[in-house]
Amino acid sequence: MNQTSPSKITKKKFSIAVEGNIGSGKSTILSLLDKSYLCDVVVEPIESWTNVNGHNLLAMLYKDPVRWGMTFQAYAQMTLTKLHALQTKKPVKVMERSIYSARYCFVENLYRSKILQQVEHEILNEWFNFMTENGRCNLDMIIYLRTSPEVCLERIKARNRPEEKSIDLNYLTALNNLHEQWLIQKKPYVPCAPVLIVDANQNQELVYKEANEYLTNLVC
Ligand code: DGT
Repeated sequence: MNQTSPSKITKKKFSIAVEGNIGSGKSTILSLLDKSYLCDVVVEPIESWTNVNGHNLLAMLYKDPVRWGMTFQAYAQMTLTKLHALQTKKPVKVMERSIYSARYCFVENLYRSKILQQVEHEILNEWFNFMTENGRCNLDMIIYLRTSPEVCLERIKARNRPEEKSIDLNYLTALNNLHEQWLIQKKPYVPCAPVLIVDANQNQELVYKEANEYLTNLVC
C-alpha cells in the first residue's frame, strides 16, 4: 500500500470517497466497510440512475451518449452533491465516488471524445466550481482502488449488467488514464484530499483489510 498520511483524527467526523474505474470493486469494499462500527456508507444506488421516474438514464447514456451525456452528467452531479451534503452518525462517512471523479474523469472523457459540446462542458464546469468552492463537497481522504483496465473489463463481464454491454477496453483505458492523472500524477487536477492507493487487482478481501486497517488507525 502506498499512502499520503493525513493527520490522525479524534472525534472529528471524517469524509472519505472510494474512487476507481468502473469494475474496480468499489461496491464490494463499500459493502464490507458498511459492516464496520466506524463507517456509515452512503452510495448512489445504481437504481436511481436506471430508474429516473421510469427512465433508464444509464441505458440511455450508453445507447446514445451524444444525446444523453449532458443530461446524465447533470443528474450525476446533482445526486453526488446530495451525498456530499448528507450528515451521518458514525465517525467516518464513506462515499462511493464523488463529484470530483464525475468531473475529472467522466465529464473530461466525454468532452475529450467530443461527445459533450464545449458549452455543455462549460456549464457543468461552472456548476462544479460553484459546488466545490463553497466547501460543501470537502473530503478528508480518497481511497483509490487502482486496477488495470483488463481486470475491470473481466469483472464487468462477469457481473453482466445489461446497460454495460457496450463497455470496451478503450473506454476503460481512457477512464483509467484520467483516474491516474488525477490521483497519481496529480495533474492537471490536484486531489482535494490525501490519497490512499490500494492495489485493487488483488483479492477483494485483501483490499478491504488494507482499507479497514488504515481507517481504524486513523480514527482510533
Ligand atoms: P465497482 O463496484 O467499482 O464496479 O463500481 P460500479 O461500476 O458499480 O460503479 P461506478 O460508479 O463505477 O459505475 C456505475 C455505472 O455508472 C457504470 O456503468 C459507469 C457509470 N457512471 C458512474 N458515474 C458516471 C459518470 O459520472 N458519468 C458517466 N458517463 N458514467 C458514470
